[in-house]
Amino acid sequence: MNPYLLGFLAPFVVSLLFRNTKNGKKRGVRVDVGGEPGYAIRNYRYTSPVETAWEGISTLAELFEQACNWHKDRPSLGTRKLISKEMEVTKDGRSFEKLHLGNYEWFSYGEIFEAVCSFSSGLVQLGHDGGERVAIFADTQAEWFIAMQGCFRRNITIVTIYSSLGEEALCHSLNETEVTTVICGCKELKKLIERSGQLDTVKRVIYIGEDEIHSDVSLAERSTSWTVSSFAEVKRVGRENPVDADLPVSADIAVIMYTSGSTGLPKGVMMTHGNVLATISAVMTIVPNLAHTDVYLAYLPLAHILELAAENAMVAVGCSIGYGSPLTITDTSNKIKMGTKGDTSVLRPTLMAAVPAILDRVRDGVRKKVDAKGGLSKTLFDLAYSRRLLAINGSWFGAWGLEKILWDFLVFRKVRAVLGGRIRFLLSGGAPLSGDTQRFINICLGAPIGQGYGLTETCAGGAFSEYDDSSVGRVGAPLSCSFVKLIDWPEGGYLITDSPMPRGEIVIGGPNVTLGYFKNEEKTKEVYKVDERGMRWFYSGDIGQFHPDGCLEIIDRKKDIVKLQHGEYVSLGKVEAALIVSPYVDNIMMHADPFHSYCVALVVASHDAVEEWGLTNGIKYIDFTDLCQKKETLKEVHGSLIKAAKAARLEKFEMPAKIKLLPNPWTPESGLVTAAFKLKRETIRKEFSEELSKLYAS
Ligand SMILES: *[C@@H]1O[C@H](CO)[C@@H](O)[C@H](O)[C@H]1NC(C)=O
Ligand SMILES: *[C@@H]1O[C@H](CO)[C@@H](O)[C@H](O)[C@H]1NC(C)=O
Ligand SMILES: *[C@@H]1O[C@H](CO)[C@@H](O)[C@H](O)[C@H]1NC(C)=O
Ligand SMILES: CC(=O)N[C@H]1CO[C@H](CO)[C@@H](O)[C@@H]1O
Repeated sequence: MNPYLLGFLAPFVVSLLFRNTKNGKKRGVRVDVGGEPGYAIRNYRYTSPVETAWEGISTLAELFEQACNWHKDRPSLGTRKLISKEMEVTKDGRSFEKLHLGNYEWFSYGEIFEAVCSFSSGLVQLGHDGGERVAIFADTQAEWFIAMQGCFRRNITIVTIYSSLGEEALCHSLNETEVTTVICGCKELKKLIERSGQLDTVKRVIYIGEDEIHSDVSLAERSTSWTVSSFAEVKRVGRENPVDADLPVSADIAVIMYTSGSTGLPKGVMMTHGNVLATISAVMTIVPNLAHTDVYLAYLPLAHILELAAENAMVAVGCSIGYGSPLTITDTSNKIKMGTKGDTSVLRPTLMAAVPAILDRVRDGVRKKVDAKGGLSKTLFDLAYSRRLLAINGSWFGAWGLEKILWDFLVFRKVRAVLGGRIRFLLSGGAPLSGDTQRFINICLGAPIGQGYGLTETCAGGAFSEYDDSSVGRVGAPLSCSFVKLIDWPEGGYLITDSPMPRGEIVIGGPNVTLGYFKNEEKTKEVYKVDERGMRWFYSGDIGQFHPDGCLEIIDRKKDIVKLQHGEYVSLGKVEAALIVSPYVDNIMMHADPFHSYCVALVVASHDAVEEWGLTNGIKYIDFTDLCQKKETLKEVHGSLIKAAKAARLEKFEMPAKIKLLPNPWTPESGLVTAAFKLKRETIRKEFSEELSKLYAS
């Protein structure tokens, strides 16, 4: 049958069979709390914050041991076998490493438990004292997880550091926590050796990796006083000399997590076992029917609470965790050798976590492919997409039925295959996800996205949208482990008495709220408060509003609001979100200062869009940098920004009066955005201070 005909007929058939019902479920309800007056909401299912989902379990070490006992012979952690590694040289002389990876090799829960006990005993044999801290500075991999649990069994606090943090931040974190043992990967070992002069407290280094780093190991042995051992060696020594566990209690600190703050040096957030356990318990209620049959692809940094909590939750129910990396995720990923398979094709996961930047990339990739094909496939895709959009706009449940099956078979099956074809739920967190991307992923993958809002300081606890909530742009109701309260912020013009919805600064309370910043009492006192009823609250600095069904929407950020010369407040984040929709913009940072009456913007040009405009308009230029400096280009891009601003009904003073167009993208490696792709305003301001003052001068 002609697919077009099918496509046009199906909706009518289906609408007869199926009626869309609006989902009017109340997901959060008012709750009476102590502390500063505000508008507080709790999860509709729980009257007080949940501390643990498992009876008698109060630490991550106990939770892990219980899972290993329950699921002994099931596969737990899997890693792909490396078949070959080669360098590929492109035409312009740059070389890239390409990997040929094989199938996953699995360890059972029983084997993993043994590895954890061995590593834990090995640490003792190495001379690591219980009161000292261990830092884990490596990419996400099975050894990371084993090392973490190994430390927990000895009541050792782990210090985690983003691999992409700068070296100054690295030294600062290791020094501040007086770490004596560092567990690292190959790349990180090099960095450590370079900075060894500043790492006074480090005595031991345990590296994860193979022969290839022998030269670095011998260099470390020659140039430092460290004891350098391989991960395998520590495990072997521990297996031969087993030591009893020294288990922690709920209030002991499990992790000191260094987060890349938007300003200054990173701060170490102290998380107790109880904190993380509360978050994991909440995750259990978010993922529908989470069970040992699920397969989870792990590739986000474990130094991020989102991934750390997710992996511990997966293990708690006996899921299989397959490790991958952002550069090898799909068949077409950068590091995958042409013609071989990416992680998702081999693993075929049912669950994944992602940050919005990654989902945006998936969306753009699919769109590009469809556009490139053109013709019938594009028409069919567009038709299918618009039909599905209409169907799921009301309610997620209303979106099932015959028509879905049809479109999935005709169109979306191929898109789904990119991620292995079995994804049934996605967790997104770290930054707000655009409504457009959320819908795109919902439709193309046929899977709901649970969008979370939480901070390292609240152990990722906060709010989470439920799988059957089909609305966009919101982050759901408070998690079972948190209360969320809005309080007035009169200076910014946000009040809990605002209509139609109460608005204000978001304050999060509950057992998930962490102890505070390590060795930084002043900052801790500023943003953490304990109320008269003994509940801890964290002041997030984010501005939100509560919808009538008890779901939270993030609308602004306190410190990104600047008062202009004439007293108007400009919310930089709000303006950026409105302007980034311009096709010419890859990234944008608004800049305002109290000494001027107008704002300016640094705009990272979208390479493809700007070049295409240049070509079609016959602009003559030497290279892309030159094109970005042309008057005509600036005029075109600025015009497009103003159009976007008007569409979003921004005020005149909120629109950038002048812009600087930058040719190079902002990446976490450049240090201008965080690993979760949030702008690091201070760093960007410093980097482009000259450009900014020129914008104001001219
Ligand atoms: C765990 O270690 C911390 C820090 O060394 C210590 O204060 C605490 O008492 C230990 N917990 C137990 C149960 O021994
Ligand atoms: C490490 O900390 C000590 C004090 O605890 C300080 O004197 C030293 O300057 C710090 N070093 C670095 C590299 O931060
Ligand atoms: C989705 O529904 C909302 C109201 O429920 C409506 O305002 C919006 O235009 C709809 N969007 C689409 C694409 O149908
Ligand atoms: C682990 C932890 O911090 N637990 C605390 C959670 O919050 C309740 C009050 O809401 C405290 O009583 C717990 O001590």
